[in-house]
Amino acid sequence: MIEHPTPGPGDLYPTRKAGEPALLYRTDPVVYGGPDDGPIDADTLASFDETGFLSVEELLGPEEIERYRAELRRLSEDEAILGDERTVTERGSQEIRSIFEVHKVSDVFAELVTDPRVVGRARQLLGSDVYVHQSRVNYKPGFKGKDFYWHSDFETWHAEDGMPRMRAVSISIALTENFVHNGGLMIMPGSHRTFVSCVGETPDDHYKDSLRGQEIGTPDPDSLSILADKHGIDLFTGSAGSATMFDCNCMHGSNGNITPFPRSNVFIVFNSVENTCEKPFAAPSHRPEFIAARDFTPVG
Ligand code: 6CS
Ligand code: FE
Repeated sequence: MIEHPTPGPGDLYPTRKAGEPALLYRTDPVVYGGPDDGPIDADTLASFDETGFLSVEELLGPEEIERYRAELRRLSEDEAILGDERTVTERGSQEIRSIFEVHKVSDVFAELVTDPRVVGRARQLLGSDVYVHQSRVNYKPGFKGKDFYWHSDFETWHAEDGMPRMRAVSISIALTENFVHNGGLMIMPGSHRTFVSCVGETPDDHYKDSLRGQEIGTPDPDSLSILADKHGIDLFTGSAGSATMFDCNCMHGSNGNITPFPRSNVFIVFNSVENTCEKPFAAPSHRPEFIAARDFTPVG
């Protein structure tokens, strides 16, 4: 256990190694491409650079959404899916929380990966070819959908999946109405420029717990308070078909859902082919491939 997390050439973002937390500066760029490299205009790129996210009102049309919602229902009723290790249930119930590798489980969701409206934006932000690091649907069912505590995705992907640098982006597409009250995504705008180095060692098979409720690798209250005081908290609402793209290091989370209205989203994580995963930076072993791809073939 080291005293202070000190960035070095071998690990720019040390985490889960020191006896105390630390706020480290991001040394990686945020936006790697330019306005001529895809559908995102210059102002939106500048805003993404500053806040760490962008929203697209109606990425998918009503008919497309109906198809994805029907597929969501079909998956949730498929006995084979329910028994698959890629399906994660909520703490304390048999309600589905997430289905990972959904782009391989479902031909319908696979279409999103190669959709130019999706992968075109990811290539532009990351300035290179991209591959899918992870995909999932989060059901966030009514009444029983639990929270996703504050975290940086990159902290986990760096510590547990061996992702070296901050050059990955998530797209979250709403499949149901995301109201102010049914557990929508919250992001601290601008938090992507600070890396919160967390305390605590990664246990073996940590994903078996962390995907149902993450503790190790989540920031301490003081660090969260500093970031929230500095940046505030934005809540993402939007109709089914709207989308949010957010940088891998945004501090984000979502509350539980005690309303009758599910908050179901599909998430796809694109990583740059220049940033492929290596040995975990702070974990005893790699996570399974359905959570962290080891096939780095670029999206066609
Ligand atoms: O551990 C992970 O990779 C997943 N966990 C969360 C809460 N967000 C990122 C990712 O889906
Ligand atoms: Fe996350």
